[in-house]
Amino acid sequence: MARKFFVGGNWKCNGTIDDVKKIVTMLNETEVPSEDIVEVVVSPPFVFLPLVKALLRSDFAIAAQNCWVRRGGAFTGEISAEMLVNLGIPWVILGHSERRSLLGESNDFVADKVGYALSQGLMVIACVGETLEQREAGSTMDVVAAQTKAITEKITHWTNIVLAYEPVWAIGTGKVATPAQAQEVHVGLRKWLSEYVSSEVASSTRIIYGGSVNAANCKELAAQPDVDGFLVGGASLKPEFVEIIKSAT
Ligand code: G2H
Repeated sequence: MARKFFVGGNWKCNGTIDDVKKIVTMLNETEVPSEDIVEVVVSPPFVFLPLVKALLRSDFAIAAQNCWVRRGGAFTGEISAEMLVNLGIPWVILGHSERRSLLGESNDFVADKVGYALSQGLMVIACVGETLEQREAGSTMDVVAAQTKAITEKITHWTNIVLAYEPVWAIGTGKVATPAQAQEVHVGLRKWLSEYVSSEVASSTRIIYGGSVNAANCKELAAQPDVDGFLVGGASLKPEFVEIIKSAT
């Protein structure tokens, strides 16, 4: 089954109303490959979701950057999956390494979030990735497999998940994984899915790469057979995001 190229723009905790309007105008005015070729999803901070939803072209979708682990209620400062559904936001990013490391989100907690978000009808960009220490210790595959296993145990289907491999040492550092490094882990994840979930899920699930992707390095990465797209941080705030979208062709 062909996997449609996927480009996510993770704006993280950046921007003002004016910045958001400028980025959206830039995206709205640009010519990109058709929806049949590439799926584009941008992820603004929570407070800008309604604004982006009102202004963004209809062939691009929107993701939240997080959501609460279960039904909303007395959880000060949290945003529930139900609220995102109510706002008409179809996607959510879960398990980003910044949340895992800065906010202490464990594999199980992330997996619970993925399970709950899916149960509410959201589509999930689920992030996995190893630290530099773990890579140097030779445990990259063990780490990403454990993160993926935790998710597998909390879900019943993979249809609405995009798996984002984001090596922590490549995030926001300018140190991108080489195409061969990315391909190696993506193949490893696909093999893991084939062995522990099913060959159908392994061949149909999109595995995207994130970590210092930019206009200069995206083409070579996109040419790798198991790299099905990108989750882009810093460069998604700039005009070069369009070049990254175009690497789908
Ligand atoms: C990885 C990525 C987006 P950046 O976090 O998720 O960010 O492209 O800035 O490394």
